[in-house]
Amino acid sequence: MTDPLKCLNYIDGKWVSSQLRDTLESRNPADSRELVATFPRSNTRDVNAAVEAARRAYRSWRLVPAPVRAEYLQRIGELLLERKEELAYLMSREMGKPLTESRGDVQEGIDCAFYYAGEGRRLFGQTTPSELENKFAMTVRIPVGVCALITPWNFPIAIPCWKALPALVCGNTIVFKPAKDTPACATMLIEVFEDAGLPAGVVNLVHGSGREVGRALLEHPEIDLVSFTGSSETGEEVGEICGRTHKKVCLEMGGKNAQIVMEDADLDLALEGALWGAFGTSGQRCTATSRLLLHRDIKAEFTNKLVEQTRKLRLGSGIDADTDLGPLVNSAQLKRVGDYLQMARSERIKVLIGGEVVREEKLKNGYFFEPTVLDGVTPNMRIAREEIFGPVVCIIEIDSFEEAIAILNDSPYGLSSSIYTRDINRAFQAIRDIEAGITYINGPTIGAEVHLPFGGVKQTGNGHREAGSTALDVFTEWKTVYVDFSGRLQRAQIDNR
Ligand code: UN1
Repeated sequence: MTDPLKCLNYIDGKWVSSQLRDTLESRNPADSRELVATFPRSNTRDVNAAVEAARRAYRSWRLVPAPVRAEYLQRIGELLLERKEELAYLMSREMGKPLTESRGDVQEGIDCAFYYAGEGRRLFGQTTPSELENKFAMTVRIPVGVCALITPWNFPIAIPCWKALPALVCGNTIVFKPAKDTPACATMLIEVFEDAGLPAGVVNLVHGSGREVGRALLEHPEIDLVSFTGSSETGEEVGEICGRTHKKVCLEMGGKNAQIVMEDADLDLALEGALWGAFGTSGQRCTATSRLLLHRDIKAEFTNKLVEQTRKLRLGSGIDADTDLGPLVNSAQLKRVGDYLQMARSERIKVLIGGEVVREEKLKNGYFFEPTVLDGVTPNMRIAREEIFGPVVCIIEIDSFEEAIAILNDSPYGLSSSIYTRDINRAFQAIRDIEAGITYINGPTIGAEVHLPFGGVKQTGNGHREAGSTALDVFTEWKTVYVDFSGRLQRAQIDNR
């Protein structure tokens, strides 16, 4: 066992304890006896210090040319690459997912760093003719200011990178509040930012709870923007407070993603996709496949194979090479998934496999839940409508393509979606008719790439997209510029009519 790490806050370029001098613990979810790290319990006073530092640093950071800011990102990417293995190992210990997936998470951060480093030499605006003579019109992007980044534990490197790196290249400064379940990953990420040589105050880290730290950030008048990824319940609160305090806010919340399998699909391919989509990261992705809409002609065959394959999945610690499925992140998540199963049983669904907390001796100190396949689910059941965030997939039978699309769309959420079919016409109809931010054709609902927009419609988000060039619209404001070189007053809409 490795000695527990002692994480600290990072404020104004210095590693500091919290004002309360109280600490919290981060434990390995595969074996909760193992202490991974201790970290500060912070409150409003720490937030105030971090925001003050970020505000001060903003004055000069916004004036650093974007291509120069991008050089720091380039360095961050290189350092993440050097430390990829170390970070992935820590991640698997701290939040439980298998090492292969943790490496993917770090890689997503690396991709992000190099992508947004390139943005330093783009950050394009528009030029367009004016309706008046001797007048020039253009738009430029300007930074928003001090950004609060509030991130979840399921992608402890990738998601903070999705937010921090575009924010930085655009000229903003940051106060980062990571999830309480992954403070060590967050700390190591900020060490990388520090080693890349970012000036003091440009990035600040404040550990602690949503109640104490998150709330203080949302209420702080000197925070200009909040970028949040997490549950819908918390996101609603974040949106409300930001509405009242006039902050720009980007919310990335729940999903209830479905994969459609039509009767003409390549069934083996669809099966592989379903297994990865439903049980990757133990279902703890906002893009996880939570509903399988199976055409009645292939349902029996597909379901049998799915159960057979699910039985072969090996549960264990994320750092063991032969683990397919790690634990859930904490006891609260384990209870939540168990409660959903209990509720589903009372609605008389059929548990085809799984459905229980794992009692096996060697896993009993971790938060393991069996990969679970439910049949007999109807679209109006709570289990078919609410986000579970665990290794549970519901099978719903469909009779036609039209019915599949209607059921897929009958959800308060609209993040990711998938259809397996060999019919090109249906594939394009699905692209047109599915109400979601992301649609995969012949691929699972998970696996978004960093240079494309990420986000959803309906209650999944609030109209923004992260990643890709769309993140720049979150982290900049447009300024429209008119330059009149006529030397006289020219009145638009009037003098040219
Ligand atoms: C999330 O679950 O919040 O597409 C993000 C995917 C990952 C990102 C998931 N690249 O599943």
